[in-house]
Parts: sequence; C-alpha cells; structure tokens
Amino acid sequence: MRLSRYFLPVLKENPSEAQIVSHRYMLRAGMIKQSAAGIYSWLPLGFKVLKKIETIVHEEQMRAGHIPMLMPTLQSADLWKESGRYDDYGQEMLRISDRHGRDMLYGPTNEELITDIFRSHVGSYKDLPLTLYHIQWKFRDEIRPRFGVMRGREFYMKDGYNFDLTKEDALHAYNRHLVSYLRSYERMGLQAIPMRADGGPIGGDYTHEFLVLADTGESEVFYDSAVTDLTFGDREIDYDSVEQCQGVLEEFTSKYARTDETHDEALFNEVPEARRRVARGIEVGQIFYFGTKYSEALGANVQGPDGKQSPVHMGSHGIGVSRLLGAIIEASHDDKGIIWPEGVTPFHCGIVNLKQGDDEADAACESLYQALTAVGLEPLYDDRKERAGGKFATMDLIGLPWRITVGPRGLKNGVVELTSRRSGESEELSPEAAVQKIVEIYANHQTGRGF
Ligand code: P5A
Repeated sequence: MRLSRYFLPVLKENPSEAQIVSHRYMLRAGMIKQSAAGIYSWLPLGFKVLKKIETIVHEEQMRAGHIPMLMPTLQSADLWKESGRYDDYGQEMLRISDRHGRDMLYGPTNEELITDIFRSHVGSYKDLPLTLYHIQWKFRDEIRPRFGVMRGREFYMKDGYNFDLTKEDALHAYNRHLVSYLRSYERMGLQAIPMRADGGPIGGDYTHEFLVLADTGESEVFYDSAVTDLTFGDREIDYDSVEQCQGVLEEFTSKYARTDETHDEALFNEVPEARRRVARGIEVGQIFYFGTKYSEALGANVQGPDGKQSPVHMGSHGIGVSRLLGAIIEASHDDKGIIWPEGVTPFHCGIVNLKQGDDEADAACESLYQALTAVGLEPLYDDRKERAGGKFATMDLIGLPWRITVGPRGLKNGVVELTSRRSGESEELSPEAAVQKIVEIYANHQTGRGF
C-alpha cells in the first residue's frame, strides 16, 4: 500500500476522552472512530489488524477440529424465554421489537441459538462429538462502556459451543479449547494466563478466564509467579488425544491463578511468599463447561448407544477478538506509539523515502516495494512529500515492527537502513539483503494477505 493512496487519518493531539494508552493510540493512529458510546467504526488500519487476529483465531480453531459457521446478530426472544435467561440477563440485553411487535434482541451470546440448531438436526450419539463456532458481533449494553474497544457495547467475539454425549467427552472439548487458546494468544505475541473464574450469566462452575497482565486491566488477579514462566511454544499436539490435552491443562492450571471472584486467601497463602502476586489483568477469553444447563431447558437430547435419550453435555468458549487489539497495545507500546507483534501487524514493514521526488530514491523504494509484494508481503510505502521527521513519527505511532529507510546518501554506498521498532536498532544493508531479512523474519508468521 502506498500511503499517499491510503486512508490513515492520524491525529497529532492526544484525544481527551482516552484514559488508557491503547485507546489513545488507536484513536491517534486512525484505527477506530467512535460512532456512539461503546460503538466504533473500524477504519482501514484497525480493520486490518482485526482481520489478522480473526484469521489466527479461525486457523487455530480449525486446527483443533472445530467447525466454523455464522449465526445472525439479531435473535428472537422466544428461545431466551425458553431457557429462562430473557429475564435473568437484565439491562445488559438490548431488546428490540420489530414492526409486528415481536420481541427481538441483539445477541449478547449464542448458547440458546446454537442449542436450537443442534436440537433441530442432531439426535444421535453417532453425530458426536461436535464443536461449532462463529466470529460475530455481539451487543451488551454495558453500564460503563470505556477504554475504547476494551469494554465496548458492540464488540467482536469468537464463540464456540461443544456438544458431547458424556461429561468426560465435554471436558476433553474444554481442554481442547484451552490448548487452542494458548496457541492463538501466543501467535498474537501475547501471554494470556488461564485463571479459575466465575461462571457469571453464562453459568457452570467450571470455567477459566484468560488474562493478559496489565496495570490498566479491569480484573484483579492473584497468582503464583511461576505461571508466567510457562509457554506453549511450537510443540506438536494431537487434539484427539485426551491425555495430551489433559496434560496441557494440568501444566497450565495446577499453579495458583485466580480472579478475585474465586480467590481463596488460604490456598493463596500456600504459595511461597516470594512468588505470590496480586496484579491486574485484561480478560481476553473465557471457557466454560456447564453440562446440561441449556440442553435440559431447551430439550436438546441425544440417543446413546444403549438407546436411551439424555440431554447433551455442553460448554461454550469465547475470545474477545476486538478487545484483543486493546490488550495487545497495552502489552506492547512505548511513548512513541504502538509496537505490533509480527503475528498481527497490519503491514509487514514500512518503507520511508527520505527524498520523495529524487529519481534514485524513488526507484529504489519502488523496487523494494515490488520485491516485498512479489513474495506475498505487504509493505506500507510512505511516498508522501513530507519531512523525514513527520514520516518517522507516523511509522512509530502506527507501530510496524520493521522499517526500511531509503535516502540518496545511503544509496550512493548501495545501502538502505533496516530498523527494528521494538529495539530501535538499525543496520545498513543492500536493498536485496533487507528484503531477504524481512522474508526470513516473517517465515514463521504468515497469516496470508490482509484486507
Ligand atoms: C463464551 C462464548 C461468553 O459470552 N458465551 C459464548 C460465553 N463468555 S464471556 O466471557 O462473557 O465473553 C467472552 C469474551 O468476550 C470479551 N468481551 C468483551 N469484549 C469487549 N467489550 C465487552 N463489553 C466484552 N464483554 C466480553 C471478553 O474477552 C470475554 O472473555
């Protein structure tokens, strides 16, 4: 993309309504624009990162054997009356009536809708196990929407639902989700720690939240610092293996890590004092096993091998896709702007032309642009007639992890400069070597072309 043709409405001033750094940088980098409290338009740069995150989530869900689909945002209230949650959900639910006076709602979650789909089409254990998921907009009329996309009213969620014959099978599905979530967050450059939590309006008492540690997080958390040493890394996992998935769950959840709702002071005090931590975290996902809560209410039964009918065992599993942009920025920024991890960066590298209009500099930038594009990477080429200082400030703000700087002086010696946004370190290289290096860096981070 050439910056002269892109839509990147960067703000010079700090917007006064933004209280935390991620909100401030998302507004300043022209990623989002508020349309109403807690409701945002996703401008091209924000949309691009949103889609990168969504792609990682899809890839990891499908790798785990879960099946993508799409349900609507608007739902009929009937199913919610059947489950009993229509009254329970309270004012967080946005209720609408259509022209015929029928009660509708903008879905805050989809347990009822998916259970209805299941009961309409599945009646035998032979069709199990089954996990369906979608990535769709949700609406919760939060009393205090704040911090930009972090606590929105309209927000983008991946929500998945497992259907199993027995509790044991449903717990395997739970473990599969835990593993796939660990992989997903790590690909986004994040450490998200599973912590014992509370079921809230979704239900069930077996649930973990995934928390990214950050001072600006809304949840208070208590944990053994040894949990921060755990990484999933690039180990191979067989998602069909009950033992392997159970092993990962035990490894990642046996140390003390809880949100304030389930915190137990006596148990916490058993952790060696030097490793006890009280901190704040951003909840980027939550997994639940709630057994037959919805299947019993909605009559979603399956016939077992013995011919007997019984309610199907279920769980639901969510990732806050739009909230993740805020969480990643909170975890990765400096005083100049965002620092995108390679896995989610909107463009793979920036190209800064120090002397737009200089034949040699223009030609060198053009050929770098072509070379990077030819290998499937997306550079953002700042081809505007601007001062170098302004171009650097924009690149630093929008946070592309790599920048190639091209100027007449370097070109005389046959070199360009490659700079890491994270370390600030630069090296001089031939243009070909710079392209080669970028290709190598992204060899492990391919998520396909963005939007
Ligand atoms: C699990 C999937 C559920 O709704 N039902 C379907 C279950 N879980 S949850 O924890 O309530 O939400 C899942 C994730 O969505 C994100 N989230 C939000 N993001 C932005 N703004 C909000 N107001 C908001 N509310 C929830 C969180 O990341 C949460 O973990």
